[in-house]
Amino acid sequence: MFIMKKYVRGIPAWISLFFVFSVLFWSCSERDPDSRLAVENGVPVVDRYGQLQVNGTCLCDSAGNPVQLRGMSSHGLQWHGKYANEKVLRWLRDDWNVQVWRSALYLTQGGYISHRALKFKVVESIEAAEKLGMYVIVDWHVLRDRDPRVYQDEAVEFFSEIAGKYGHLPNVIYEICNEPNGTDVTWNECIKPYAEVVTAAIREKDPDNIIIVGTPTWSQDVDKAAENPLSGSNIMYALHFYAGSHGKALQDKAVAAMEAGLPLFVTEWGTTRDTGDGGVFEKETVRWLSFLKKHNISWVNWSVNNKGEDSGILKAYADKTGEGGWTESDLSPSGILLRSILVNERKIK
Ligand code: DCB
Repeated sequence: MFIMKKYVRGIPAWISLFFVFSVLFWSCSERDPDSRLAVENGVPVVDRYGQLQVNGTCLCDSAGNPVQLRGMSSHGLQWHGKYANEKVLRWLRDDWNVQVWRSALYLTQGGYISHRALKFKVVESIEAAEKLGMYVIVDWHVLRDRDPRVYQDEAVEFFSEIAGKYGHLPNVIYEICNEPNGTDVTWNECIKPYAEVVTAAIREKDPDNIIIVGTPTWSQDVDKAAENPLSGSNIMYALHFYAGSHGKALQDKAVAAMEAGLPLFVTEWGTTRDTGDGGVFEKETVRWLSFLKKHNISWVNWSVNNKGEDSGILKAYADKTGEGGWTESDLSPSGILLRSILVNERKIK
């Protein structure tokens, strides 16, 4: 009897201690700012965050909480479009903790202008991302063509169609000109007028999904956009960097642009030099990612390919067919670094 009493009385104290500790543990891990998960307790990120919105300089979920999305970009769909499929996106979501996929539709260099069927790789990306509850960036990859007005009519037609078919989905993000470049391709004369036309075409079909606009000098001159931003809601501006080529000066420019009220999204960055090659700059990468974390800026890394360039996450000739299921021996040094950051093994402070 005595033993029984002690046992019964002992239980509540033991349980409550356990309860207190688990609540403490649980609330700490909830507050862990690195736990940005593609799937949390079985619920994919789009089902948790829903329709995104921009408040001030901040990307927010449907409830208005600031969010930082992290993910991977395809390489040019004309070269490495084999990875823009559901299997690979599922692998990136489940093994890499990727929340956002970017589908890079080049215009030149064998891209969309000469190969219209590449549109279906974008469609495949959107439909796979929808199924998997991931965000997807539809990237109109202005590059060699430099001035987005060169293919403005094609952009209007393309984005009207995509916005008409998929604009009702909460996971679609439009990036309307990857990297305008050339000293003659200015914000005020070239990029802003283009962006006004293309955003108007998108907004006719889709009133609210995020639209990201590229900035001059390969999406580095965010200061120029900050001086004369577009009107309208849910518009962000692209900031791109390559850790081996761009450093503090570009970060300072980004801070000034944010202070002027410009919302930024790093839709493309690499661990290498701005050629996509030249070695992996690990220290500089970590410095950049800390900066992005501090300012809660979302990012997408360049890129998923196996051509053997240093910015590609796969080794040369690994996964030739686009299956996913990669082991560490398939990954390049950049791939190993990226995965460890995305899965929060390597914490960014
Ligand atoms: C950007 C482009 C992207 C390009 C990467 C790396 O360009 F948005 O398309 O990707 O950065 O250069 C590269 C691939 C190569 C491929 C080549 C084809 O990695 O495999 O052969 O595209 O075009 C930038 C970014 C920054 C600067 C210059 C370029 N910059 N650029 O600051 O000078 O000239 O492509």
